Amino acid sequence: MLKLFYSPGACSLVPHIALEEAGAEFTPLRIPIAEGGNLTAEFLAINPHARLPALDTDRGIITENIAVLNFIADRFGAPGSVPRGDPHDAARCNELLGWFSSSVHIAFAEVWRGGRFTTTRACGRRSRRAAARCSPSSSTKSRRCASMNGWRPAASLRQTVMR
Ligand SMILES: N[C@@H](CCC(=O)N[C@@H](CS)C(=O)NCC(=O)O)C(=O)O
Repeated sequence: MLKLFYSPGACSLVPHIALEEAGAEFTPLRIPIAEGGNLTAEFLAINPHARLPALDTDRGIITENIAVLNFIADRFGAPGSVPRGDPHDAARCNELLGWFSSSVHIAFAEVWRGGRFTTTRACGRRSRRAAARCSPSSSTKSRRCASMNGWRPAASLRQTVMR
């Protein structure tokens, strides 16, 4: 059976929702980043990059949201997942996912993980202010981009377990 390694409040919520909406049978395994769960030897054996989500399949571990979401689409073909059958639709969806991964997520990392980008406190504050300036436009762009792609939050999104 599939196992989803997730952390509360993290971007692992995305495949968590996709699996729920696909009606997949899976075991959610809680790896709380806030408690250093992603830095344990056990989890580093799952993903040496120490990042969530990770999906354990019968053929091994898949990491990175884009890869996991495409796997879920191929495996379950549920409505609302990454489109299948039309290469252009699939490319537009992956375009959006790639942009989240390479730009939006990185901007947020500067807010939460300023220490990775600087060693001084003053620079850390500047980095957080710069990221905060970047994030609102990122989120506006995300909303515009998401609505262009016809994405609407499903009702289950609000009910998805966050603990
Ligand atoms: N590009 C990766 C990003 C994964 C990622 O950075 N996840 C965050 C949670 S939202 C994480 O594991 N953070 C742990 C850390 O930065 O130490 C993806 O799309 O899956």
